Amino acid sequence: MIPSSHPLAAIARKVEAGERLSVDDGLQLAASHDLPALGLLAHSARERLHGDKVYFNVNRHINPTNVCYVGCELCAYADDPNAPGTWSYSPEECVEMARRDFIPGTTEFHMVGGLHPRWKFPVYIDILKALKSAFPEVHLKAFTMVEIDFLAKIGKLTVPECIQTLRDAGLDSCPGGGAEIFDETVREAIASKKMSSDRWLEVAALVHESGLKSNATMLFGHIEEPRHWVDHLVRLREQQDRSGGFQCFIPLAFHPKGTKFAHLPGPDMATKLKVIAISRLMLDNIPHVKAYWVMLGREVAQVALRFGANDLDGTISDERVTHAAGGTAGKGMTVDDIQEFIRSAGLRPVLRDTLYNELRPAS
Ligand code: V47
Repeated sequence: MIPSSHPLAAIARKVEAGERLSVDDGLQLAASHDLPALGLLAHSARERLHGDKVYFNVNRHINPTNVCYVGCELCAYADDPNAPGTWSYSPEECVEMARRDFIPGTTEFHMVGGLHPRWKFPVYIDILKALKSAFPEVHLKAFTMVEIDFLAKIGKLTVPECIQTLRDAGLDSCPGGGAEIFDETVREAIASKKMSSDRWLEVAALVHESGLKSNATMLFGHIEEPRHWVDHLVRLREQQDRSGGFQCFIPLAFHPKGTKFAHLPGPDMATKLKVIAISRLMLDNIPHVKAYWVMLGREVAQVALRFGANDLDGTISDERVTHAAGGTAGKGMTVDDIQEFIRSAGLRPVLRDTLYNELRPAS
């Protein structure tokens, strides 16, 4: 696959043998500019796991509020309660939003918001309950580790008690946001008041111990260096060895507009594809890597399917986090668009639910 004289030949042998890659291997991959070689290696790793399947789902994003007191430097989505353009929806309004343009066959609501300084714990519970009662068949993937930690605090509960209370109200799994970059120096610069990396991993472990699955993300393309990707991936891989509940890894391409880093250009295509490939190669114990089309951009997401990604996320309908920061990929895709998009990359679309049960054999 890769000639024996190639600088990545030793890594290629490990990938072929299914051996775990070391930190040094990760650093060597990150330093390589040989995109075709990185793509070949990562594609072979994804083929071993998933053949030619590309998973997608029919989902909808719901953001009950964009009010947040944390004020992360990387974020253009959230603001304080008095800022113009902020919203805080009641449980009934969340249900109303979920009903709007509801696509039949929707299996997931992806719900994240902000850490609202005035909302009390029961508000969040009421939102979950209202959505679950209106849509009992739809999986509620809600609240990042940052939100779970915050909810436990305002609910005066331990994190396991909080998770149990959320589950009783309808929570089915958790999305992967808020991980940002685990390196403490970079984290301090882009998300100075957010929970620490260790705490993010600790809360994820508690979610997994409770029996729920979650995802994990990495925000790249800002002030970090390639070594920080490798550090992040290895910390996640170690956590997965311990707690085992991460289903999917999602590299998030930084969008600078409206953030404290508006002067930066954001990651280019080579960086996006390299990060997808390294993620697939380093994370041998997390089954799925998502090419999140909203943040990568549709065209790069399609190529990413041949750089190690085997999942596209879904129809989404109403994306707000990326769009607040200048995203231009569109707010939603139809099922037909997604299937055509995957087929045109020479791969096989497979409709899934949030837990990766296959719902309809690909045609
Ligand atoms: O937590 C915030 C990131 C995340 C910006 O689990 C930004 O299936 C880029 O986590 N540029 C929310 N990224 C999105 C997220 C997610 C998305 C899709 C699927 C899943 C999943 C999770 O977006 C935040 C933060 O890390 N973010 N601001 C920005 N300017």
